[in-house]
Amino acid sequence: MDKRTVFGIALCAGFATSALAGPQTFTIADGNSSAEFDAASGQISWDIDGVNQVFAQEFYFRRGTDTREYRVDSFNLNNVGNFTQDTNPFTDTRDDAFGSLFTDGAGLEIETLFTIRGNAAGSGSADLAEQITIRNMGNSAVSLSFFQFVDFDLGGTAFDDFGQIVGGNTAQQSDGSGFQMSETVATPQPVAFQMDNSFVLSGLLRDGDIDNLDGTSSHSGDVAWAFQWDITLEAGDSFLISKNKSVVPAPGSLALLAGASLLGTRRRR
Ligand SMILES: [Ca+2]
Ligand SMILES: [Ca+2]
Ligand SMILES: [Ca+2]
Ligand SMILES: [Ca+2]
Repeated sequence: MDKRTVFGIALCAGFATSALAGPQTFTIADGNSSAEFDAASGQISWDIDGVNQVFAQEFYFRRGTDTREYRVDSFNLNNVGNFTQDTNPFTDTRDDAFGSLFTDGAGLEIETLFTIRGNAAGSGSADLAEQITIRNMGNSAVSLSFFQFVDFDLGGTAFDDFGQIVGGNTAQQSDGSGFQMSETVATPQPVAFQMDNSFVLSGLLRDGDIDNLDGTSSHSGDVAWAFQWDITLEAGDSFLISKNKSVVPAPGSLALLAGASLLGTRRRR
């Protein structure tokens, strides 16, 4: 049984009472990179030069009255709409931005916007900028804990990664495949973080009780991380989270790749 099958079973168990909806998948692309998003779950891939680096990126929330965390998806919230857009038509005519809006029907709105920027083919590098806007459109204050869960499997392999949180707002991950990743939360600083085993961490957010991230700052193996923000939104207020992910080749690995490519060329002669 592969990792995705195990995840699917765990997820179905957690949402057994939810109605099933058809898949709604959206793809954005730029340069050497593309990413897929699903309204029923979140980000489901990030491909760079033909290698998928991301197993999952999901957002979770817990209102002051909730007794567990809920994923931001079309099962737990009303998915008002989704769109893709081309924001750089002069350089690459494919759609490179993806936006979604979810509401809880009681005034809480969560809007996400992703913009992908690839680089030259074979560079092994790309960026993903993300903005999450949380609005209280209701008539009274809402307190909320908001979580970002990110499970990179660098180089397409899950169990050989190392990850750490630096400075409370920067996640770094690397592996032996020649890729390294960093994500920095530009604003605002999370109140808590956790770098841990992916099943342990996703379990905290998907199970039936209240959890807060415990500050674990490094892990080796099938690494995932989460950030937590605790927010109180007065009626009409909004909260913006802005962050950026970049994947680059590890130092020395481009030379190795180039060497391998040269070797391949020689062999073909
Ligand atoms: Ca474009
Ligand atoms: Ca890996
Ligand atoms: Ca929980
Ligand atoms: Ca992982």
